[in-house]
Amino acid sequence: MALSTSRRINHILKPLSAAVSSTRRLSSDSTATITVETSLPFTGHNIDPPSRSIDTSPKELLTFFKDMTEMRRMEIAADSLYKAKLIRGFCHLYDGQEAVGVGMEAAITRKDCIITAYRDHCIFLGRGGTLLESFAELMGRKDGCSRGKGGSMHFYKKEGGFYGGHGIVGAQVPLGVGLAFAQKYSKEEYVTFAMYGDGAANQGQLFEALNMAALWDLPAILVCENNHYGMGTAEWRAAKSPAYYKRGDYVPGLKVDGMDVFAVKQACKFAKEHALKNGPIILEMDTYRYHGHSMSDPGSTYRTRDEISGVRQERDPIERVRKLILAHDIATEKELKEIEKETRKVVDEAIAKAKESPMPDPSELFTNVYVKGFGVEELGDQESHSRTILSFIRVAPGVKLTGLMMLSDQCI
Ligand SMILES: Cc1ncc(C[n+]2csc(CCOP(=O)(O)OP(=O)(O)O)c2C)c(N)n1
Ligand SMILES: [Mg+2]
Repeated sequence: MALSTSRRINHILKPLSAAVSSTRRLSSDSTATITVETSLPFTGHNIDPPSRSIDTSPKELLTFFKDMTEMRRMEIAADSLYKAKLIRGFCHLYDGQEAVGVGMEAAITRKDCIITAYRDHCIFLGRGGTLLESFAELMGRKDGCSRGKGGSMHFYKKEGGFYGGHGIVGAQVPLGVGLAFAQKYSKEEYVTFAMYGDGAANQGQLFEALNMAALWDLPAILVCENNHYGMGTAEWRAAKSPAYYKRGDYVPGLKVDGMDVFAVKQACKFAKEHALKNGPIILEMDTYRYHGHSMSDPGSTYRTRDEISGVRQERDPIERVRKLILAHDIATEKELKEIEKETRKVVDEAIAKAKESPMPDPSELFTNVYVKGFGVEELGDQESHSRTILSFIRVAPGVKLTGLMMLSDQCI
């Protein structure tokens, strides 16, 4: 994965590692094989799980460390910007869940598609989005990835295979299955990862979409990010069976430690191979969000502080990788601290730039609303025109709202 900080901070490690290379077994940019074991075994439903053993390298370990550190820093900075009222409206943070985004990205290509819910900032970064585009979008500025018109919940990067960023719980799953249908229809050897939460996992539309995906052997991978809460509701209060990897019944599933980036990578690689040959599969990622549901939720009324600090101490995805790097003598604690310091700087620079970005022009209210060739973009912004086009779209044969949404290459 090529996140912006990764490029910037490579230079930090090089001189340091060169200086100590004679005493190091492996240098920081080495691609030599290191074999690690996932923290926990996988549990399969209607499928034999993959091996716990996975090959990595010093280079990959450091990339994982840097990428997850950048995501964490971005989310912590977003928290401060929100409190300073520079970000308004909804804002859902991903800190704690970084291993899911990073591990998934390490197993796939940008031709594979990802679609997710509103907790989308870090998924966008993983798909090649920049910090500037992220902060500008969060602050409603022109340089944002959705030109400042989407905000926190609606990040997109179609050229990186990222189809958003959706606010209606569960609605992205049928859209993801539609993307998988398009991949199969055009005979592409790629898959779609449709991500959703444990709260969404009980919705009917998910099962309807899964039924179609299974009937037509679509390359759809349903990724349930089980962070154990839907807003303030614990999973056991909302789900009769919280074993989400089994909920596909006739569709195989895998339970994965979503706090272990290597387990996520291994599971996603396995799922991609499976989906291309056999059709859909469910991956349940056992993960945790440190922040509350959104910025209006302190996150401490429906769970104990001990629970949160326990996860931080025992299962934190960044700390797990830090320990591996130190154990394999790939970098020193001081070097890792340097990376964190540099990441903080890069994030601060992106925020400063984003603040300079202008607000979108009011005329932007009329762009990216309708499919090209219809609507006010073509016919002007007079209200009478808008009404005419709106009624035309409603009555046009075969054109439905979902149809418009699926034609996302025509949209933003
Ligand atoms: C159809 C619908 N119902 C309710 C909501 C309000 N809502 C927003 S987020 C959320 C909880 C979803 O939890 P989960 O799927 O576990 O995702 P997480 O926030 O934990 O990532 C709810 C009920 C919504 N946005 N859409
Ligand atoms: Mg949840």
